[in-house]
Amino acid sequence: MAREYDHLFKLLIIGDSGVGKSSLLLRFSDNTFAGTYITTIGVDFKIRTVDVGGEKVKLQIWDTAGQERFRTITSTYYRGTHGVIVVYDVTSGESFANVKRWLHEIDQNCDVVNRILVGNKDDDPDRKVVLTQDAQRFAEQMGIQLYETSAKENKNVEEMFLAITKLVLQSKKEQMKKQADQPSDSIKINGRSKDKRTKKCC
Ligand SMILES: Nc1nc2c(ncn2[C@@H]2O[C@H](COP(=O)(O)OP(=O)(O)OP(=O)(O)O)[C@@H](O)[C@H]2O)c(=O)[nH]1
Ligand SMILES: [Mg+2]
Repeated sequence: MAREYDHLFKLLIIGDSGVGKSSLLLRFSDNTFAGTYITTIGVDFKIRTVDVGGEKVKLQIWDTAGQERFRTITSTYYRGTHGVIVVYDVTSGESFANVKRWLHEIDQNCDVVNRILVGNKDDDPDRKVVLTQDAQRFAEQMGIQLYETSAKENKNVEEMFLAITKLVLQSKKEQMKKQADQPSDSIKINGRSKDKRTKKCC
């Protein structure tokens, strides 16, 4: 029987309330969009399998609540996460300013994880306040890729999810290569402290 998938990755979507995290996920998983706003309570997830260069990658994508009051037990969301999607709304300067806080939250919870920055609602030039060049400059400073998307108009959504998947896949392959290159006796040494292990995301 053919294998269901070659890799299983967990992705996490974070960002301010109302930036369109759930809408991006719904567009990617079901190719639908709802104009009505139903705020996420706690956490939700969807599954989609994608093909990357002939390899089947099963994605388990967690959609978190942006609202502070629903963000309890945050650290458990991060456990086992391979990639984090940080979303802001290009029509909200405040949501962009808060990206720094979200990146800080990642640092607090993970030692190693891939990240991508997403400016969503890029479908109305008159309402856009976060300029591409400013976001791009910030992303470069942080060493992260930037994608401007629209869940509404299905712009760049597939590309963005594939980009983070490729980053995670690349990291996994580099990690496997590093392990294979290591002399066999050094693999036995477990020098990691307990504290580090709890912060490691995947
Ligand atoms: N114009 C436009 N509106 C969008 C887009 N994506 C989402 N919205 C709207 O923005 C509102 C909030 O979207 P959600 O996806 O629920 O936002 P969220 O980030 O999941 O919010 P929380 O669950 O509260 O954290 C809804 O009314 C959506 O219809 C987009 O690409 N363009
Ligand atoms: Mg939501």
